[in-house]
Amino acid sequence: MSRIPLCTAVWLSVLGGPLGNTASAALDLVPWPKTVEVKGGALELTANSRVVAGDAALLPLANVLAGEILQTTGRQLAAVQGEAAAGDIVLKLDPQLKGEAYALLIDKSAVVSGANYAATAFGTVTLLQALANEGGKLSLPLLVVADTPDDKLLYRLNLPTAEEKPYTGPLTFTTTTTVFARMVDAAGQQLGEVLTAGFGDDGFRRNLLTDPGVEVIVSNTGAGDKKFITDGYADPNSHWNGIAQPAWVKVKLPKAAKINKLEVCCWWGDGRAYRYNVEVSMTGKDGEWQQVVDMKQNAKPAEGAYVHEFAPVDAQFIRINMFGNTTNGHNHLCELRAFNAEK
Ligand SMILES: [Ca+2]
Repeated sequence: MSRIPLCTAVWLSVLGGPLGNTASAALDLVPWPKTVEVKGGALELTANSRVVAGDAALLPLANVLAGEILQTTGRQLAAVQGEAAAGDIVLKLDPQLKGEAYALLIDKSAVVSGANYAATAFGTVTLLQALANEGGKLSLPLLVVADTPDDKLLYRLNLPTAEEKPYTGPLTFTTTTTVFARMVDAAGQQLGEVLTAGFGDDGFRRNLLTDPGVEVIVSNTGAGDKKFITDGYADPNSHWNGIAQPAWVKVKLPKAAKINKLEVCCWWGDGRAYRYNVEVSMTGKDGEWQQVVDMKQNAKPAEGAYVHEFAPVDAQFIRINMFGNTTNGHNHLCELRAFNAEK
């Protein structure tokens, strides 16, 4: 039985993965926005360019975008909140926009606007796709884009009797369930295949790491945001990325548990394999850690979660030490889950 959460499929289907280096200036936007006006010319991103959040609520998104730009181009832009200057990428909240609509205006700066975090995030995906990297020179074509993503994910449980519903958030199951999900466009036409995921009775154990009181400590600020490690969503585009060695994440549970399963979600999309090991401890003190997972030589490509099951072990601390991946030295972690051996 698969335990891949449905939310993984949502984000993968809607957003796609980060692009590789875009050597061509040709626009290749997927999905193509509702309106795109190409002005001619380009905005160059210089050493002074930043990702500026016009609102505190968008600072995490600014960090995510800076992380994605680093990942796809090797260029680190500062992510800050405050006043923007020419040459910056600017994220703004615009209450005039409705729902998931966003606007992207690239002129003397690149401004992405949406009514909320999610809408603005859609705009940043389009911006990333438009970003050109020619010999290390980063630029954005001068554009005016207005878009309203209207793909929807519909699901039904245990065909054929259940009613089809729009997916709006994580689903919880307490009985054996099969989920059928499909993406449709604004006209109701199905996009891609029907996704199927089965959730069987292995105890319906909760992920301990989304419990209140869980503390997450990271070795370095890196890129992205550590909050994504235990937010309950395995979205590869929202992650912490420990760039420098040592790169580790230490999680303290509010109380000790008997753990026998871990799921490690890094980043996936291009066949890369991540390398790490996981240790557990009752005290968190040096010399009192026990390795339960050894993936230091891993060659298996990341695709959703790496699932690790082992003999039950008492632990209050979990530490993942990360050693890069087969593509680069980055250490993305978009979700870490730990499961109690006991119901
Ligand atoms: Ca996450």
